[in-house]
Amino acid sequence: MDGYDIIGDVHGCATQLEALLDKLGYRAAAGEYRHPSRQAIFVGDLIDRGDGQLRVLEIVKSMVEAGSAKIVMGNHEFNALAYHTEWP
Ligand SMILES: [Mn+2]
Repeated sequence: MDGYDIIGDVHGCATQLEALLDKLGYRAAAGEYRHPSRQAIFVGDLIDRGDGQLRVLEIVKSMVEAGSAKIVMGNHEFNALAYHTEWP
């Protein structure tokens, strides 16, 4: 492993995320973006604002499952979970 690419605040911008991953040298193979020697660290706020939220989640989830990314929850994910969690 050569190092990490720290990516924050994607905010549903799937097209821009794919362009960024491509620019950083990640390539989509079998539906998953991988880098030959680097790992992406997503530091929160994948959701809200942009119109590609589900696509962003699909991209990042597949990368995490393939071992080519790690993820930290952002305040927007925390708020979404809290919003959908029933208060007793
Ligand atoms: Mn943010």
